[in-house]
Amino acid sequence: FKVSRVETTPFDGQKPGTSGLRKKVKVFIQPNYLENFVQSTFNALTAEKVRGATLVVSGDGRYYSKTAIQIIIKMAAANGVRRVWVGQNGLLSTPAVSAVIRERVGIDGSKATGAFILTASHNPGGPHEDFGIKYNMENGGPAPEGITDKIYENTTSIKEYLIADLPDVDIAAIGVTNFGGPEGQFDVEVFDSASDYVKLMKSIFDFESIRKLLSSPKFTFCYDALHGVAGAYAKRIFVEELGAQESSLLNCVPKEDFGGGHPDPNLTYAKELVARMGLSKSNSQVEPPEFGAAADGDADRNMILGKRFFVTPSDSVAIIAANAVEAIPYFSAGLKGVARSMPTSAALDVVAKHLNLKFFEVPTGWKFFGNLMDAGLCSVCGEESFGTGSDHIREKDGIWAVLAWLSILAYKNKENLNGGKLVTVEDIVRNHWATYGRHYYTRYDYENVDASAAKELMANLVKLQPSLGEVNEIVKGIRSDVSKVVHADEFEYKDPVDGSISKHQGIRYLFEDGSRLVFRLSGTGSEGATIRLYIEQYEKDSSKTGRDSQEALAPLVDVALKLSKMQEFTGRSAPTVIT
Ligand code: VG1
Ligand code: CO
Repeated sequence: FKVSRVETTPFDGQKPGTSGLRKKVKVFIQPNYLENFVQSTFNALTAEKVRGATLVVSGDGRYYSKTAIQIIIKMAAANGVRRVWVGQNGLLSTPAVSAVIRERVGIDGSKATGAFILTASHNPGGPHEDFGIKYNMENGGPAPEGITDKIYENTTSIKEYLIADLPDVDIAAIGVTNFGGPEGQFDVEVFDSASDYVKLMKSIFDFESIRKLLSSPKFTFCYDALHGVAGAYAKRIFVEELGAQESSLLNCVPKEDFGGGHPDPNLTYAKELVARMGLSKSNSQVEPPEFGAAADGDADRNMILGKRFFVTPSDSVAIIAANAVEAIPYFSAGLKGVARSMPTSAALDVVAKHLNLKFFEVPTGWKFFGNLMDAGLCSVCGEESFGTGSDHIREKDGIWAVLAWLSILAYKNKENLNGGKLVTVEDIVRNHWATYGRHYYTRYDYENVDASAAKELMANLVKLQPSLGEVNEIVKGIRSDVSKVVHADEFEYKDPVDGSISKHQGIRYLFEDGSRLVFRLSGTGSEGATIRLYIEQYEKDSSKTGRDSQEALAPLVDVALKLSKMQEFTGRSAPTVIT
């Protein structure tokens, strides 16, 4: 093949957010838009690292992925990459990409050094919706800020990109295609999307005990992939390996537009699953399954449900941490430590304290956990945004979380499957609260708010912070039944491994009784601004841990909305989504 240098000019706004560059498809399909970003990434990595490299290129299968994969293959060839690995049909979940980078050995003994992941995660897909791209490093985790800043800087001054005149590669058929270029050979290998990931899961969990649970008539199961890429793994793992009924899989055929839905596993968007689990207003007569779970578009998020019962993600990671050593073989030697993102509730902190584990609080976004894991400081971590994972890879992992819960259920029910009462998801959570106390938790999202109004709201909250006396006067004027603000700041994180500092990671108001209000602007949206408001309250008294959470949190919500002047700044009287 021949390589050409194509002249180009910069586009505004190619700054990677919390997890890569996410924009509307109509933005991405502009000539040179994707090319500029990919070349800027190669330049940020430096030619030395790119030449001879093996790169993974795949994603959640959303609209425009197939075109993007062909473009990236041609640019990789032109930049001296030695081989590109593509999941069949361009499908690889985000956790599977991380697993492939870390574990897969190519037919010629090669190992991958990085990946372009094509996804906008939980954002909708299709010609009028979102596309996204991010780069992951040799450890299998998202590029750190040092690299993403460099990529962005390059996009602002890019003058040309390199591309090879290769024909399109058939990515539907497994196999290797060879090409000869000016610098030697270039290969594209298409491989099965699930095998490496399934193998990794089998090395972590006791599949035999999960199989016994899933085949017991007492236990019923349901999994909703929301037409995301999790579908490519669900049948292999839950049905073929673990013996679940095929009818327990919902929306497990990956679609370019996620069937027109919003592939975000929460109580608002996973409607079908929520109804099946007996959690919607229009409950049917059919008895709901004992366990239900859903994934987002790229399968790194999870929602865990019991029969008529919702597990908050903050509780989920705490419960997994509390039970991991007994229930999951991978952790049998003990946990190295645990970590959560700042807005995630402190349920995990309480477990860490009880079990005397190292504990870390990091900014939002999975990239901050990677350093801790690489340094052997953290085994289990999670975020309130339906992300849970461990050091088996360097991304959060939706199917792993489901297998972790199934392992805990299998462990708690070892003696009960043949006789005795099933220990349910709800039992496990209520017992956890009785032991550790409960962190009532909710998040309010105001999506697609006017960007300057959102900025003003945040600036106003920062302006209030130096005078706690004034803040407490306002708070008392709103509600007399909430405790006192004892600390207010903007969260700043110093990475304990490399010493790097991340500032402005969310505005915090901390109360005397452990309650917290946190305000952040989203870094994953593609239009306008999204304000996230996180509300948390700790209840130690086990006679008071069974309340309805919106009711328990009502006073704090009131304070948050009035203190921030939410309606005044945004014009919104209610959030877009409550989780
Ligand atoms: C959101 C979540 C964050 C998560 C990120 C990526 O970011 O809040 O916890 O790590 O999405 O998840 P933000 O900046 O919009 O709050 V995914 O599944 O979109 O890769
Ligand atoms: Co995701």
